This record gives sequence, C-alpha cells and structure tokens, in this order.
Amino acid sequence: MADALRVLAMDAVEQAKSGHPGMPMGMADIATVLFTQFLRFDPLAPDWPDRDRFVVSNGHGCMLLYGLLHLTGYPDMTLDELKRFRQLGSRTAGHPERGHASGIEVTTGPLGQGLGNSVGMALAERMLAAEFGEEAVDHRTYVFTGDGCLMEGISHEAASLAGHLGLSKLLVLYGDNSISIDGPTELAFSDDPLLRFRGYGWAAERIDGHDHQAIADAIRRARKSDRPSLIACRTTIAFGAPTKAGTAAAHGAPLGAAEIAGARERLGWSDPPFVIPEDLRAEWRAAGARGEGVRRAWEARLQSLPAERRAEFLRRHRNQLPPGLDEAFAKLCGDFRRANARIATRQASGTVLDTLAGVVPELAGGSADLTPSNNTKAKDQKDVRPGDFSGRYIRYGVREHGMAAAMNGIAAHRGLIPYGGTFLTFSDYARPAIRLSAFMGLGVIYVMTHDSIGLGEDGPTHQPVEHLAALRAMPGLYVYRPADAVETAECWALALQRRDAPSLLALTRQTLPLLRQGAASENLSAHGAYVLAEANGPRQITLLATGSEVSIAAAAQNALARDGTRAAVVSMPCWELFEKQSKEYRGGVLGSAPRVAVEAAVQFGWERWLGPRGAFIGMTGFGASAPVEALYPHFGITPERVAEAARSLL
Ligand SMILES: Cc1ncc(C[n+]2csc(CCOP(=O)(O)OP(=O)(O)O)c2C)c(N)n1
Repeated sequence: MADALRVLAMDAVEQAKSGHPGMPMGMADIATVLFTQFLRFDPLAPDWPDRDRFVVSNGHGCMLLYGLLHLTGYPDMTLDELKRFRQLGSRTAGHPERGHASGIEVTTGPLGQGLGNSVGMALAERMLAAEFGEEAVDHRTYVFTGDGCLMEGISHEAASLAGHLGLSKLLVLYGDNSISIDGPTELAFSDDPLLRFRGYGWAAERIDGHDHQAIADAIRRARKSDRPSLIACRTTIAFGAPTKAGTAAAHGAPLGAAEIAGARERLGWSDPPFVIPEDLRAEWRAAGARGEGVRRAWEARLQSLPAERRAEFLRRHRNQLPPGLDEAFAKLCGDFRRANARIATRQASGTVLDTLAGVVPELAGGSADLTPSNNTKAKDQKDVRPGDFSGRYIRYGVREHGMAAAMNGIAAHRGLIPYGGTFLTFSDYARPAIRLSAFMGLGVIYVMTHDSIGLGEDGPTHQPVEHLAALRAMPGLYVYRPADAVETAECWALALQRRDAPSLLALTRQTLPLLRQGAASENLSAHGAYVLAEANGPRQITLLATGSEVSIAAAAQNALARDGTRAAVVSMPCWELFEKQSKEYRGGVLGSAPRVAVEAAVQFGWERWLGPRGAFIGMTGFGASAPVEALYPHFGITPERVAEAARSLL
C-alpha cells in the first residue's frame, strides 16, 4: 500500500517534469499506517466537524497527500487530477492549497506554517470540547513535518505554545531523513529535536519510519500521552530509488526514467505509470471507508444534544454570525456619540470587544503579550489555561508569528473566530502567516495598535512607517484605519461580517477627537471612504486622510475656510473597500479638485488617490523617540502644513 503512494508520487512528478518525489517516497510508510489504522476521516463527508485534522506542513511533499486522497476515495481527487499535477487549473497545485480539493485542511509550502496552524487546530478542538462536550468534539490533529519545518523559527514558537498549553491531542510525525536541499542537514543543523521538544514539554521519541509496527506502536503511545508528541521517524528520502535514495538529488526534481525503472524493480512494482493493481486499490478504499461508521455515530451523538446546543454548534461550523449584532453596533455608536468619546481607537476597540464578547460567543481573543496595550481582552473573557480550555482569551506570549499561524489554524478548524493583537510594527513578525490568512480566505482579525509615530516615546523601532503600504499591497487583506470611536465600531462590524478574508485594524495609542458627531443610519466605513465634511460651496480642494490624521485634515479644513478656501475632508478607513465601490461613487467622493493626502506613514501607494495634481503630507523616513506632541510638528504633519500644501495647489 505504501508503494502505491510511492509510485504515484514519482510518476506524477515525472509527468509534470517538476515536483518533489523524495518526501512522499520517504514518508509513505508513516502515511499508510496513519491512514489505515488511526486517522478518523470520511472521504464522503470531508468536512465532518469531528474528523481528525491532517496537516502536511512539509507541503512540497504534497503528492503524498494527493495520492492518499485519491486512493482513499475522495471523489474530487481523481486519477486525472494526479496526472495533471502542477498544471493550470488542476486541484493538484505545486503545494497543497486549501479549497482546491476536499481533504486539504490548510495551504502549506512556506515551511513551518502547517505546524503553526496545527497548534491552533488542536487548541480550537480543546476549546470547543470544553464548550460543547466531548460527545460533540473529540478529535486529534496529526502533522507531517520534515527537517525544514523544524529548522524554521516558527517551529519554536508553535511547539513552545503547544507544550505550555499541554495540547496532548497534537501529534507530529517528523520525516527525519537528514537531507534538505543543500545536502545533508549536518551542513547547517546539529540540534537534537527530541531534546528540544522535550524541553518544550512534549513527549518525544525516535523510531524507524519504515517499520509499520514501530510506527503504529509509537502512535499508540503518543495517543496515551498527556503531552503533545513528536515522533521522529528515521526515513530514507526517496526510499526505493536505486541511486538517488538518501540524497538531496531526490528532494525536488523528477527522478528520471532510468531511476524510476530501477525503483519499480526494487519495489517489485510491475504496473505502468498511474496504474494501481485492483487488490491494492480495494485495500485503500477499505481504509477510506473505515470512517463512515465513526462519522455516523458522531452524527447520532450530535442529534442527541439539546436542539438549541445542536443549532449553536452547527451555526458556528457554518461560519454564520449570531443574531443581535446590528443592534449591538448601533448601541455602541450611539453611546460613543452621546459620550462625545475622545479616546484612542485602541480604547474604542476595547469597548467594542467588551460588548461583542457577550454577543459573539465564538470570539477567541488574544495578544502576543501586549494585552494592556492592545486592549484585546474583554471584561468578561476568561483566560485559556493548560487543563482548562473553557476561557476565550489566549495568552499567546511573545510569539507574533506563532500567534498568527495558530489563528489561521483556529479559523481553518472552524467553530471559533480568532482575533489577536500586537503592535502594528510587529506585523512584520507575523507577515508570513497573515499572507496565508489572505491566501486561504480565513476570517482572522488582526488587532494592531500603536499604528504610527503617534505612539511617541518608544521611538522609531516601534513606529510603523512602511507597514500600512506593505499590508495594503497584500491581495485579499482588508486593512482598516479608523479615525475615531464610531469608525472603530464600524470597522469592527465589517471585520466580523467578513468571514471569507482576514481583516487588520490599525489603531492608535493616542487620544483622538470624535469626528462622527451626527447620527448615521448606515455604516459609512463600509464604503471604504466617504465625505466626512463637505466643502462650504463648490470644492477647491479635497483633503484625504486615514485614522489619526483625519482630525488633522479637519483642522486644516477650518484653517482654509478662514481665508475663504473651500475644502472637503474625506476619511478613507479601508482602501480595499473603496476600490470595490462604483466608479460614480468613487468619483463623487474624490471630486475633481486638487487633492492633498495626509497619513503619518510613507507615501508609497497614495499616488493612486492623489490624481495628477496632488500633494502628500506624511513620513519620508523613520520616526523618532519623543512625546507625540513634539513628533507631529517635528515631521511636519500638522494642519498648517496641510493647509499650505492645499494653497500651493490652488
Ligand atoms: C519558508 C521556506 N523557506 C524555504 C523553502 C524552500 N524549501 C522547500 S523544501 C526545503 C528543504 C526542506 O528540507 P526537508 O524538510 O528536510 O524536506 P525533505 O528533504 O524531507 O523533502 C526548502 C529549503 C520553503 N518552502 N519555505
């Protein structure tokens, strides 16, 4: 059965003239034991909520996953798809992509990310089990990794968090073959992963990864452990290949006709490419059919839950929001207006969360050790703790990358809506995982405070200047920069409603005035940009701004009005949403008068809104360490400078 996986991998890679045969051939025995004896899955109900999760973190070895999905009977993974490996429009992309085929839990390829996702999946399982009971939620998370995943820094953050939380239903099978692309791993890697993981609080052991009995015994031991488990499986890369096995040559290139013929001979495999003997096919199908009974038994258990609990469970898994949100947001905005809330947008966000936590029980919050700064913990949220997963607030520790990857895992698992905080400048530390949120279309919410020089004394290491541009450049990510408390509530509403893409809220440390005084019946931020204050008569200038600089634009509008210049102020909390508006709407907002944009960040990207005659007031380099009151004048981001720039365009 393992050899069937091996030949499919080498044949598909050969046909595509590209790909990675080494890992699938090396880890085929481990996959066979896992899929035939342990993994709970049902190809006919691939999204069954209580299935075990299987993640191939070493995504270059994706032909192993495609072969498994095909042989066990996932209807959409046909033999044709395997033959079209790595071709345009196939389900069998060069690295596994969530959504391309059922059974692909997450997109992997950037090494270590899958391991990070798996921690979120295992954590979501425990949190949902604590809420709905083990009759409804009781599954495991299995992960394949290679040397590469363990060399990546994210493996430290992920494993350290999993060890701390004691996620004992997380089981990592490590293809320990001592080969990476440059050659033997000893060129660059002399860690002892077993010692490392034991240091994190994991159970760890090493076995022969080609010995089926040893693999099964180790998995059994791991399943009994009260800790997460690492099983280092000694394997030979490209097992079966006569001259390339055990060498880097087999990692990422087709083996070639002669080597494949030699491998067929060694494995005793006489069938031509892509042909699997019927008896083996039947055995694999039987392995695929194993899960149906378990799945049906689970359905019966779900059926026996009280109707209300069952409906709640299913609502969560369908990614549907609870009722009552519109009312909650209307009340929040009304309260902010009545209080004339002069507060930082991070503080407004905290107030929003205090309300939301009571209305949206699936919110799973957290921060990378900046809770008091990010204001991410709602009043009524309890901490998630080792052994007690009933809380809804996750202490991610100083692990931005691990947090973001875990949030992807939580969102991909379904049942919870993850949000997590850090400083905007440290979005760089989370960026690889943010990119995967966007890529997979996962509704993760990033709460990133201290969003400009406005944070003051911590200085330029902490003051983002290029981050907004970098984040706006990422396809599929919605970047929100609200200007006051009301816009903050509106942006939170939009982020929550968007369950098929990630959102990032860029929030201030410094206090801002309330700009949205008038009662509004609709969420104006939903347009991405809108006219906050129209000119008093035909427009001579349009002032564009986001976040904390909208109030600077508003002050500039007043200064201009004093000498008779008619300027309008446009708030642009979300460029991505504005781009989606009709041409007419955009034209109406931007107008035909010259434009001045103001944002305490670099200009990169603003060109598209400035038009042929525009000016930009913002940062041209890194910030400085000083109180906020000194920094804005020092960098020339003031109403006076904006007004001056406007006058020069008249
Ligand atoms: C973040 C990241 N860096 C680099 C790569 C390119 N890359 C793909 S596989 C690989 C080597 C991985 O070695 P190992 O995990 O031992 O894989 P195996 O040899 O077992 O196939 C590298 C550097 C990548 N996919 N992701």
